[in-house]
Amino acid sequence: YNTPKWWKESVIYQIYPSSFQAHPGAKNEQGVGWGTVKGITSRLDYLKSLGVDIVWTSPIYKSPQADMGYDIADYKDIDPIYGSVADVDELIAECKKRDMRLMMDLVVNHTSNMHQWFLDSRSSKSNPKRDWYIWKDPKSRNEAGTPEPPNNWAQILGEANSAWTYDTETGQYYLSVFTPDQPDLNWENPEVREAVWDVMSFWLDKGVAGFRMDVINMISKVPTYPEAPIVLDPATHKYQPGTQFFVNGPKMHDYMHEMYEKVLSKYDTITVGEMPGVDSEDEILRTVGANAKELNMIFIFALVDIDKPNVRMALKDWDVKELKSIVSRWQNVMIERDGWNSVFIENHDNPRSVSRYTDDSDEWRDKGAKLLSLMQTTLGGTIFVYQGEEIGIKNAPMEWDPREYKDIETINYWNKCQTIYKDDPEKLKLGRKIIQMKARDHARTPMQWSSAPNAGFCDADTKPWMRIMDDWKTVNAEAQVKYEGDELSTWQFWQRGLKDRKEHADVFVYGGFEEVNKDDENVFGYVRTSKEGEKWLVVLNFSGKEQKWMIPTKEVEFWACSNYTKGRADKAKSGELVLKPWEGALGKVS
Ligand code: TEU
Repeated sequence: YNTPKWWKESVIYQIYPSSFQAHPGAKNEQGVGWGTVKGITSRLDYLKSLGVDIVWTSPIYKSPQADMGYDIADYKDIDPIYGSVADVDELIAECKKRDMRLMMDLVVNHTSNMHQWFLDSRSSKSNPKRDWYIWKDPKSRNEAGTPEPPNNWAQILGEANSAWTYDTETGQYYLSVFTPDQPDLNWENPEVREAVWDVMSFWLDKGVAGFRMDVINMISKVPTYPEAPIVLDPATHKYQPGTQFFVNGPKMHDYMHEMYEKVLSKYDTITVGEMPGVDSEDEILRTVGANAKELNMIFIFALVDIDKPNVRMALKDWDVKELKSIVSRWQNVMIERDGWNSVFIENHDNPRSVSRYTDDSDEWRDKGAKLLSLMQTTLGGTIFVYQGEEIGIKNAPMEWDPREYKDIETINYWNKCQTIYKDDPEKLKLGRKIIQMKARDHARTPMQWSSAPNAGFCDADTKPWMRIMDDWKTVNAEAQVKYEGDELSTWQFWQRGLKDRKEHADVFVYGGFEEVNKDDENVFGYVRTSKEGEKWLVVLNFSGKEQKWMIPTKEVEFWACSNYTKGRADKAKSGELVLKPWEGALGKVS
């Protein structure tokens, strides 16, 4: 577990390319401001000074952008709105100069419906690429001759719709579990797998550090395509979640092993699998165990799904004890069973963490963001920071017109609400609230760089593709980097935390984990211990009230408190610790 590896100690920063930085003069065909590869390159010094080693970009490949690039039309080309392959070569070279690396997003569960492979596949039943996708006859036809999909699975990004899309050309359905624009590849076909290995080698040969693999646990489907059980109200939902039949499916580990044999074993890579919907420790260890020969690590969604019932656009209550037990569980599992964790709390599919887990009001936002930074920078595993998290960007407010949201998932959801709840204003209001709390777009508003027009995201005379948060004049990277006050800005706090983490990697990256004062309902406390026995205590007040907490160790020399101090913190050394609202403290145990 604690064998040193570069990919364990690296700090990864996720870029959402459309919203990160448009280079001067950049606009897309509609004349709107859209982030570019050149824009990313221009911000490498900023990332380096924050403490970033690896830049992971969400997809920048050629794509109709039906799902913001998670619908790829050409794996070996870059979408013109982002730039060119030459721009990526330049980005790789500029990273290298700074001792940084680039990590790409690999989206191979499905392609775009505009990918040449799919255009060929749909052209006729006898086309050699027919079997590259999953085609099935209609289950039945009603009296009018209207076809019914092969089973009742719902689409993931629009649960009112079927996961199957009918194609009149050949009278068959194709599987498209996310949206009709994203047909699923048929991984049973060895030619498909070869084509994927080829794409991976293409980018690895260019010098990319590795891949984040989109829904890589959905590539194997139960071949009988069974009906899904009814879990959503059948009065309003004709289709039901079918995920259990394609999450960690029967051949997934075979495919992952093949990927390892054919590609990954030949390079020194960093790999992280996006694996929603898996909770089984045995299953997860088969992928991330030290000798698993699959992936370095995966994203486990337990923490970001803490408020998710059975579908994404819905609410569920949660409390601090649950948060504590989720974090502690996975810290311990990976240590005990020789696996590896990824540490993250935000990504492009989730609302902002400061809004979700703390209090994003003007009074507490900055404290909440630092509390979450302190937690993440002191947990074991490879750490991922999401664009804007380092300055505490929060969710878009309720006042925004739902039409400001651009994501296909939100659009589908809001359309559904307006249809099925049109006579029920209370339910409609709840739908709007769910958008404010859960929409993926909260993570996709343009980066707030400075107080310049358009927050420095794109040219002053260009309208950004998505609305920038209204607070950009005061909440922006430039102000936080330069900030000089009694306490650190959120950005400076992240910078210091990442530096401390690196300097004490034996404790924070590789060390043991022990939760303390487990029963406390508001405060999360844990001790991290290096192999040599160096111990650090972390205490996090996840509440808006002052909390008293008994220090369980002898003496602690406090280093950092997320609430107010700049230098070493002056807290109790032993006995009772008083934590301000949303305050966290970190100290070395003597
Ligand atoms: O997301 C997969 C997905 O299903 C997520 O919505 C997941 O359920 C959620 O993050 C768990 O909290 C990936 C991409 O990240 C997403 O942007 C794409 O839309 C999707 O795959 C399809 O490619």
